[in-house]
Order: sequence, then C-alpha cells, then structure tokens
Amino acid sequence: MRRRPLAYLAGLLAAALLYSPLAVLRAAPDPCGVGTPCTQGRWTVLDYESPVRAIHAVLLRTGKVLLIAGSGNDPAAFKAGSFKSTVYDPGTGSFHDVPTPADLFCGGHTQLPDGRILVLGGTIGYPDNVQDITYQGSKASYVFDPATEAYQRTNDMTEGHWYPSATSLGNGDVLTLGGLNEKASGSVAVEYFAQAQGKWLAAGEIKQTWKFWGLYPSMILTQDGRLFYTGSHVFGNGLPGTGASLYDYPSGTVTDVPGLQDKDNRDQSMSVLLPPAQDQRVLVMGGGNIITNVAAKRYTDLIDLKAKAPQYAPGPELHAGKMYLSAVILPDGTVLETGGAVHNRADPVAEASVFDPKTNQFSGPMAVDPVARGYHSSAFLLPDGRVMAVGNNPGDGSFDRRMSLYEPTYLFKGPRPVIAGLASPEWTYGSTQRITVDRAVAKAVLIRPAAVTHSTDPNQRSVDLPITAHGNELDLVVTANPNMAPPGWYLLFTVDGAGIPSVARWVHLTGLRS
Ligand SMILES: [Cu+2]
Repeated sequence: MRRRPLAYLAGLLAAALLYSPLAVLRAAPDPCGVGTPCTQGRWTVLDYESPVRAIHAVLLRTGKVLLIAGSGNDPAAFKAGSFKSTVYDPGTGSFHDVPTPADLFCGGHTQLPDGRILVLGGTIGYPDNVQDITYQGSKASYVFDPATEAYQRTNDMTEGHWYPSATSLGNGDVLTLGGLNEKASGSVAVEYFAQAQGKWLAAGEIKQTWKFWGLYPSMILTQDGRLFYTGSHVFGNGLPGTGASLYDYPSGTVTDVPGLQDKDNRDQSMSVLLPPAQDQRVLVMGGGNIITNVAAKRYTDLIDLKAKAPQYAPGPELHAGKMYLSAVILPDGTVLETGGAVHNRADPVAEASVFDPKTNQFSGPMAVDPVARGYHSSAFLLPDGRVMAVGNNPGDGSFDRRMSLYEPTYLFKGPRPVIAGLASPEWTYGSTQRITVDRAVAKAVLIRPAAVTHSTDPNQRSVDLPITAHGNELDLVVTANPNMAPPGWYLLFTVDGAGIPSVARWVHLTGLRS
C-alpha cells in the first residue's frame, strides 16, 4: 500500500517517540488498566481449609470468625450426634474447635448489645421418607461468648425454627420469625428475645400474628422500628400477598409493599440495606425457585423506605442470573455481589460485580472466586477490608471446605489511611466522637459485623458518621436513632477521597449517654 508523505512522516515521528525514554515510561503497563487487580480486585484461595462445614459465619468483636456447621447437612453426622463449630482467626490462620451443644445447622444468629452472639433454632430431625417428614426445627437457643468461646443455653423459644430470621432491634432485643417447627410445619410464633432479661418472652408477652413468614425471611429493621420483609427467602415459594411487607410487631400490623418482581422466583435472592443506612434503600438481587428449578433470574429491585408509600421499582439487571449469591457491603460505600448458581444446588455462576448506590449501576466484571459458591455458601467483610467466602454444598451432598479471600480494588490504589487514635471505643447514640487520622479522609462509617448464612444477613448495614475535621482530628457525629444502628460492636472505617479505606477499629455502640 502506498503511503502519503504526511502519514509517512507521522509514522517516523511515532517510531521516534516509541524509542524515546518518555515513550518507554508511557509504555509501562497501567497499574490500574483493564484486567488488573486495581480494577477488578483479586481472589486468593487459602492453602488450608475450614475444619468444619462453614454453613454459618459470624464475625466476632475479637476479630475472629465463628464458623458453625452443626451436623453440616450430613445425615451421618446428625445420626452420630456430631455437631461442630470452630473459631477462625484470620490473623494467624488458626482454628479453635468449640464444643457444640446441639445441631445448630440452619439456625439463626445475631449480635447482642454486649457483643455476645445469640444462636437460635436449628435441626432436631432430618427428612425421613418412612415417616414422610422433612427437616424439623429446634426450639433451643444459645448465647455464644467471644471472650470464652463457649455456648451457654438460654430458655427455649415457643416453637421450633429451622431456617429462622433473627433481627436485632433498636433496643438490642431480637425478633425471630419463620422457618419450620419441631413438627416440620411452618413456624408461626413471633419470638422475642429480651436481652436485658437474657431470655425469650412467653408467646403471650408479645403480640402474636400466627403468620407464616416462610424460611429465612429477610427482615430488615427500618428507621421507624418496623421490620421490612424484603421478599428474599429460602424455599417456601407461593406465599400470599405481594411478596414484601412492612411489619409493625408491637401492634401486629402487616402492610403489603407492592412492586417486587416475580415474587415466587426470589428463592435465595439476596437483600441488602444499601449504604448508607440513613438512605433507607434496599436492593434485592436475583433469586430462583428450587421447586420448579427455573433458571435463576438476573433482575434486581430497589426500594426507598423513606417514601410515604414505599414501593419497589426494577433495578439494573445482574450480569448473570443467580440464586445463592452473596452480597457484602464494602467500606467505600459499594456492595460486592459474588458467587451463586443457576439451578437447585447445581450450575455455579463464575461472576462477581460491584453495585454503586450512587449510580444504581453494577460495575465489573470483577475478579471471580476460583471456588464455586452455591448452596450453603457465604461471604463476609473482614476488619482489614478484605472479603472472605466460605462453603458450597452441591446436589451430590459434598461440601467444599476451602476458604477464599477477596482483596477489593481499593487495596491496589495506594497507601491506606490510618485511624491513629480513638478517644474511646465506647460510643453512645447522639454523641460526637473524636478520632485521629494520619491524613485527610472523605468519610467515616460504622459497619455491623456479619452474621450470615444462606444468602441472608438482614442485620448487615453501614452507617455514615458525618465528619467535622480539625486538621487530623475528626469529630464524628453518631446517629441518635438506635434503629439506624442497633446496639453492639461495629467496625469503624475511615475512607479517603479515592475510596481507599483504613483498617477498621472496633467500637462499641450502646444506648447510654456518657
Ligand atoms: Cu440450609
């Protein structure tokens, strides 16, 4: 091909530039180019495995993680009365196996105000074809103390609960709904744990609706103290109503919330109260139906609970249809969604993306967990800003005990801000708390530590702390509304203008004003 003289000159110039020292600099790979950890994060599979089937994961105020298997969905272990939990230390990679008093498999869990963990319900019977009965739920409940790493029994609940919800309330009490009872039929009792008395109230002490809420109903505490049933659940499709509702437990009033797409195909979808919690917006992602076994869905739904008459509107589609997915609030104010599968305990989806509540868009694709994460998998945030993923229990009954770590993109963007000082880790509602940082930051957040299983962690939230800066001293304004951040231990992160978070410090938020 004949080249025009001008093009020829331009070619020479380009060649000269290519070999100049400046061009060598330009030719160096962009550390934040497409496909780098800086734009998609990085997964690592640990070179050791969890000693137990990690079906439940609870981040403790000690920075360790309580992994609960119970019988681990293993009929032989159940028959043998072999129930397991372990406390994992992400810092040292060590495990401390914990005597486990009952089959906590498929129970519920949430943090109490003092940082102990309430673990409720679980399994008292596996399916039995002869007696034509499915899983039977336990009435028993335990408090796990991170200091002693031991369970202590409480009084029993009214009814058994296999796949219950557990939502921490603004006063630190816990409300539990749903699941299957000791006879394997739907649990309908409203269960209320009064934390000051350290016990479950009798059925008559709380307004009963005797309503069946399904299995692992996602019940998120709203700013006015009501519970929002997001429509995310496990199994139990075909429930009446719109598939979502607001529940005022003191009066027993349930108000349907319209707009959720395809409510009967939201089995093992995942719901998140989007950051910041102050915005009161919820995102529901994906879902399927293990009974019809349709291919899992790509749709998402968004709702603003501050609206006078809240209703769902369709959100952006996921990059891939999935159920069994995990969603983790990151300190930079975005949400990582990862893992999942297309069909009942089959066809894992190798896809991850990040939802930005500011733009209502999923970015990505992000790097993908090398381990399939479907049924009985979980992912959760660690205090250092990394995400851990555990579990997978495909239809052949096997269980994947490998553990993966995800380093989000913000860990590849430059040095991290440091929280150098904390006047006190004991925080009260409506107070102003002074911290010292090593350089300017854009925001500070409190993130509630995970208590996750089966694509459900209704207590997950990130609460903004408005900042007044005096040089490297920051005054953080703590919400005065306990419904915004129920009492307990939280991860405090500061985040710089580039979205890079510090390592978290633990703070203890309580109702007492100092
Ligand atoms: Cu399960």
